Amino acid sequence: MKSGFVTLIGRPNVGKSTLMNRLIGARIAITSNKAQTTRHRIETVYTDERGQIIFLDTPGIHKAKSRLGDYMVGTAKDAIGEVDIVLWLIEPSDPFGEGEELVRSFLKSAKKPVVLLINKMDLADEKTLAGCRSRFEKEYDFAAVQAVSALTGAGTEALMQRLFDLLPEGPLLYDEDTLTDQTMRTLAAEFIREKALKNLSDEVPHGIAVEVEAYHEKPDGSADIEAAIICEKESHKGIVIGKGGLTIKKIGTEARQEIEKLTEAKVNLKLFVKVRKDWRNDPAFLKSIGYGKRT
Ligand SMILES: Nc1nc2c(ncn2[C@@H]2O[C@H](COP(=O)(O)OP(=O)(O)OP(=O)(O)O)[C@@H](O)[C@H]2O)c(=O)[nH]1
Ligand SMILES: [Mg+2]
Repeated sequence: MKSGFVTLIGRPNVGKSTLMNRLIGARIAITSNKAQTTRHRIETVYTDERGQIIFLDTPGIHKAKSRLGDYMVGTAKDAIGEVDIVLWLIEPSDPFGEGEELVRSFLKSAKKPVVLLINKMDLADEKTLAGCRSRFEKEYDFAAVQAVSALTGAGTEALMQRLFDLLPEGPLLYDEDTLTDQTMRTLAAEFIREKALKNLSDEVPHGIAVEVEAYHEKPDGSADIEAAIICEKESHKGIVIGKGGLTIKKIGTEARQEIEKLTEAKVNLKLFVKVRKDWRNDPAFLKSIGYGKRT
């Protein structure tokens, strides 16, 4: 039996959360086409007859410009120190630039096996993939290099086998039916944020936070949830609400459906909007919504 911890790291938007969801076969981490979607560490557990892998999804590594950014990058950095194997995700056309230097600087002192994953292989031809591989192999001594597609699933079976091969012998660390360390309250907040990211454009999404103010589970399994979408500026409030309340209604409907899929029960979701100026630099508020303490 094999068991151990594996983290996914890399620049924002390379597909870390999409890949983790694909590997465990469930939608736990939210994803979007906007950079800096993941803001905290998300643990998920995969178990089969070969053993158990605990995955750590992390925020994208970038040059932080706020206290929230510092927290996010610190979370990714810390995860590297806690695992048996690091998966460094990149996209096929990525150069080895400043962002990659930053990732490499975090890896250097960790002395962990690092697997380079060229994700989004569905978007590249063989020549591009080969070029990418040789570009990165010149810069770091990887334990392995592999191309995958989190979107289509190509290469993911081979990746799972490679991970089990690399992991040490060990017992199951969690019950075999454990899926994640995230509470339903946190998952609900995240699904609401995901739908806000999807339905809002420009500079609004980065300044959005979601706070679940009430989560009442009833004896029949259904739940009443009340949550606030927090934005940074008064002018953003109207954008979140939308003409005739249509945007917030759409966010609410889509989020409710995701929560219902996961809980397999009916959900009654009430959403409202609050403004909190410069919350991304307010340590007490960040802590109160779970972006405070790293481990
Ligand atoms: N074509 C293609 N798109 C992908 C693939 N994997 C992820 N994506 C898309 O890439 C975008 C970013 O995916 P995420 O999983 O949110 O990326 P992330 O690395 O977790 O991003 P952050 O949380 O911001 O660091 C989404 O629009 C995904 O649908 C892939 O293999 N192929
Ligand atoms: Mg992510």
